[in-house]
Amino acid sequence: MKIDLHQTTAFTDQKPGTSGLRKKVRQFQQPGYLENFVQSVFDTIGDVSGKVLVLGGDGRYFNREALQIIIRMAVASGIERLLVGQNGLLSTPAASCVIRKYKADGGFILSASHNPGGPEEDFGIKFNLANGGPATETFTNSVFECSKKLTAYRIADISPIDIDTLGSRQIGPTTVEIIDSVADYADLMSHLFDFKLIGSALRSGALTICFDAMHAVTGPYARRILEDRLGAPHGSVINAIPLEDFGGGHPDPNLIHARQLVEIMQRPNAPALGAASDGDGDRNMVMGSRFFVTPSDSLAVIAANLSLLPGYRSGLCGVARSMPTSQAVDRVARAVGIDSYETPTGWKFFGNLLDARKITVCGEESFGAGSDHIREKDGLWAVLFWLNLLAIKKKPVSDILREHWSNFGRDYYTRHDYESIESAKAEDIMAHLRSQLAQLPGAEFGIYRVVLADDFKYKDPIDGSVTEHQGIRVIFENGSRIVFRLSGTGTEGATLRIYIERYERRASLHDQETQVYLSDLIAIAESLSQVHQRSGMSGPSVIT
Ligand code: VG1
Ligand code: CO
Repeated sequence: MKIDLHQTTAFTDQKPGTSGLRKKVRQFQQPGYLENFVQSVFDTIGDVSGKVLVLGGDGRYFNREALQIIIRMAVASGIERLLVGQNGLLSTPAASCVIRKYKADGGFILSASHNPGGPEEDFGIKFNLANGGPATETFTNSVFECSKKLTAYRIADISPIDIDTLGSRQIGPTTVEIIDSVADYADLMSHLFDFKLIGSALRSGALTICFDAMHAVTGPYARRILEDRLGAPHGSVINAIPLEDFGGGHPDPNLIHARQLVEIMQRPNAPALGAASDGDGDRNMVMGSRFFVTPSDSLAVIAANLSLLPGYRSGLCGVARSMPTSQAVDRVARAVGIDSYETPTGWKFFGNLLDARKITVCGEESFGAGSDHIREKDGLWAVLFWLNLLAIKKKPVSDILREHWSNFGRDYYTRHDYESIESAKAEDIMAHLRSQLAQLPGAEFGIYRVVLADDFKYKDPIDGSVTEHQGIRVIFENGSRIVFRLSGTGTEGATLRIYIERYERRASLHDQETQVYLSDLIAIAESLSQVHQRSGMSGPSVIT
């Protein structure tokens, strides 16, 4: 076997964002682009010979080619064992599960998550560490530094490996094992949830579900777990075959992109639970019949009820949410008497807290929830939580939420995204906001009085690392908040996200329309940021 030390020119734009390196497919197809990044990861690890790595992706366009390149590079660098998901597929949570179960040293996940796929669309690569979680900022910063100086990468001259047939083969120093993409993950789920109870409710028809895999990676997982193992009728999982372009849509589980599911959930005979997941299977959207559960509320309901489930009977040690996520889960933590942590956006900030057993559950407003069972957010896990809860409570989703709100109060919440703004304009909006921070405390806007305005900074309580500029927060006396931040996952221009929330204790006011209830705060957010004038857009492109 010939190993080529291939001379290359460094790229200057390989800084990973909120979740890995995401670029247009075309950029990844440039000679050396993917190779340079992979070599920079290997160089950051140091000596990779003898290491065990996991490899898989969400099946999007360029997934298979990229996998073959990484396999050849792993062989060239002396990786001892490579665990590759069959057909090149591993959902993000399944990859995290496999890394932990087989005590691998890390893994590559090929995905741009909820971003569209296809030759003109997006590709991405994430590296996860031995705990199964996204690489820390310290690690990704040093990958970036390496990538800027890289002069060569190592690659083995071998023909493509069959990644579709299960089994193991020796290639030079490396054992390449093609593993079942679903089995280990499904097995883990069966230990966390009451499969017997859920199964009998689904089989008898007492409980019904429609799960929209959005032509993305969760199709095979949902079919195997929900239909084959738990006995939901065939067809309960829709759009179940992963497609390279996700059927031309955004595999983004929200009210706008999961349109087919939303339509099904509006029907008079809608199933009890509607759910969807994203490109790589780490996000979830949950709906009841004609009822949408905001991700922040879902997280709070999870925290309030998780200890009813088999895998969590010993209770929760703490919870965490990303800073822009609503404060609903904090109220549950306070009531139960456990700690709640506030982290920057992105799952990588939960890893240390989970490893140190400070938290059991964590989540983000962006349709992400998870627990200490792995180190990624987990779409199907959240769906199984809801199925299990419905099987126990035997009540509609809407009743569960109403009861939750009457116990804890309701945190009305919305996110307004202004997508594809020119980067300079987006920076200008953020600079304009920053310039007001010093004067804002004490300022009054109608009934709202500002008590705190800052640029969120996080000091990791475990390793002491500091992360700055994680979003502008404006917090009002009554606990309402407005948060502004720029997305770190886009591949074109910039996206401004405005997060708005207000707490309502009075049960008589728990049935308001969110956009109406929050309208005065939305107006304050628009005027503080001058988003319309400065972006040239008359309104948000997506509201969730
Ligand atoms: C977005 C979400 C963030 C999430 C990230 C990755 O990041 O806001 O909460 O962790 O996507 O999710 P940003 O920087 O664009 O706001 V995924 O499912 O795309 O891996
Ligand atoms: Co995702």
